[in-house]
Formats: sequence, C-alpha cells, structure tokens
Amino acid sequence: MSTDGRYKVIGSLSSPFSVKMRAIMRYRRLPHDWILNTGEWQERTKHVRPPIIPKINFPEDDYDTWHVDSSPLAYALEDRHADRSIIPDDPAHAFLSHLLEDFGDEWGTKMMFYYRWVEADQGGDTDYTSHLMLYPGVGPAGDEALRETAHGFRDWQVPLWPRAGIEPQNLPLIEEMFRRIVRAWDKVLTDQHFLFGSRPSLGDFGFYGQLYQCFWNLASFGIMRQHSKRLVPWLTIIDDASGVDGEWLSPDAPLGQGVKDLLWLAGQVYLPYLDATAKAIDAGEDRMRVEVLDGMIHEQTPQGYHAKCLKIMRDKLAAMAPSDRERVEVLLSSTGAWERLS
Ligand SMILES: N[C@@H](CCC(=O)N[C@@H](CS)C(=O)NCC(=O)O)C(=O)O
Repeated sequence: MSTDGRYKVIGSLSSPFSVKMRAIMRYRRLPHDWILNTGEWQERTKHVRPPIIPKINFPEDDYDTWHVDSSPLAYALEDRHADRSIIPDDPAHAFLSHLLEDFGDEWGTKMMFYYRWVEADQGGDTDYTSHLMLYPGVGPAGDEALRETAHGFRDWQVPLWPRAGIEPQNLPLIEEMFRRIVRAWDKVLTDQHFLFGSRPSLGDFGFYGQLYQCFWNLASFGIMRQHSKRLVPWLTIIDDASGVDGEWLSPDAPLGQGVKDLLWLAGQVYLPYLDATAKAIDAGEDRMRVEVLDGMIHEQTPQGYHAKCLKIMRDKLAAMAPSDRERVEVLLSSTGAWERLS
C-alpha cells in the first residue's frame, strides 16, 4: 500500500514509551502523525511482534512494516537525521544520557505501574484511572459500556504487577525511589533546563515518558506535588520541545547536583538490580534478590530484557575510546555505578 511519506506513530497517551517517542519526534521536528492505537490502525497493525506500543512506520515503508522498542528506535532516528540530535556531542555525556534513559525507562516502569493501580488508601482511584486510560480508545460511549471496558483493562493489568516486580516486599523501595527521583529532578531543574544543558537528551526523554504517566495519576501526582514545584511544568515543556533551541553542557563543566543525585541512585539501586538480575539468569535461578540503600530489598522473577540492558551498557562502555571511558569513570565516582558497569 502506498503511503504519504510521513512517519506514523501509533501509540497511546497512557503508554510511557509512546509519549516518549512522540516527544522525541516533536523535538526533532520530524514530520509525523500521532495515531491512537484503536480502530482501523490497530486492526492494520495487529500482526506486529512483539505486540507493544508505540509502533512506528518510516516514511519509505509500506504500511505492513512497523518498528517497535523506543530505545533502538531513538538511535535509528539518529542515523536517519542529523539535526537536533538528542545524543550529547561529548561521548562521556552521551554515555551518561544512555544510562539515565535506561534507568528512567526500566526502573521508572515500576513506580509508574505501581502508582497507576494503587487503591484509595494510598491516594489512588482505579475507577477514574481506568476511565482516563480507556476513553481515548473507546470514544463516545454510554457509562456502562465505557465502565465495562475500563474496568476490564484494570482487571487485566493489576495481576501483571509481579511481572514488573511490584510485590508487597518491594513496595517500601519502590515508594522511596519515587520520592528520591522526584526530589533529584527538582534539583536538576533548579540549575538547568535539561540533564545535559539547555537542550534535551535521550535521558530526559526516558524519564519524561514515565513521569508523564505519574503526573496523570492522582496518587503519584500527589507525591510529585509535595516534592517539586518544577517537575510537572517541566513535563509540559519537554512534551513539545519543537521550539527549544539549546546548547549542550560543555564537557569541562561540572554536572549539576540533581544529575549527580540521579546517577547516584542508578549506582546504588538500578545497576545493582540489573546486576542481580543478570546473575540470577546466568545461574538459572527463578528469583533475583538485591539489598540496597541500607537494607531495603527488591526481589522478583528476573527479566531477561533487563539483563540485556546491562550488557548493552557494558558493551558501549568497552567500545569507548580510553580517554572518554576515563571521563565516565571520573563522572561516576562515588556513585557506585562504575563498579557495576566496568
Ligand atoms: N521497551 C519497549 C517497551 C514498550 C512497551 O512495553 N509498551 C507497552 C506500553 S508502554 C505495551 O505496549 N504493552 C502492551 C500493551 O499495553 O498491550 C519500548 O521502549 O518501546
């Protein structure tokens, strides 16, 4: 089937990876159509595997060809378009941006998916949340039909919690991390427009996708509101940064304190989690367990995708020029991250 030569992005506003890709395409000024994953387009792309969103069709593709997985897609767009890159020019900053994207995407899913479905005793409202998420796909419908679909979705998603490691013993850490991440971001935004200067990087977009979901949700919005007056308005800036024209941080300039705080959390919690995941998979174990932040624990079925994330970062680091790798080591000193990556 012939196409109209624009990128097509099929996604949903309640999908962190969808809004992340949309924000990247907006910032990069790539001509695209944002299409809700419903109706004719959903039907037309039913064959796409794995069955995840966003699904992206490149201008030269026919409508049978769709690409998924936002991180490789973001890099693929870099190969296709030079202007308004989201990879910092400095290779050391580019590595840190990748690390922070990974942290945002993968740990961020835990906090996003947990707060999405917490009950009223923790400030949630799963009836409202499910309607908020499902109305765009259902469209105009009577209360009963909408409620049935909305609650059906909720009742399908909540049992998926353990897949993301949302289990009772892990909740203190998931909650503590959410507060710390929000406070670190507030600090980032006290000093800078974005993580690596006055233009957004891949790392910014990774966190944006998850935090945008957290903002929509009453329980997590309440916590964001309590710990930051900057983060929610910043989400509206990066959501459509097509008018932002900024500069990268100079390689000699110190990283902002908020960026250092995020890297510290990556070194203390996220990378130990990935490392424990990879080790459990190598040992053929069906559970991974890690103890972090003075005795808090995280324990779940190890996810193969997360072992792959760690391997990609280690390979990236190993492929860097020695002088750039040394700079990464210096920038990560006292975070604990270097020891897990090298
Ligand atoms: N690593 C993938 C993950 C994409 C993903 O997990 N998408 C979720 C929604 S954000 C999904 O489509 N889940 C299946 C579903 O909701 O039907 C990426 O970065 O794009």
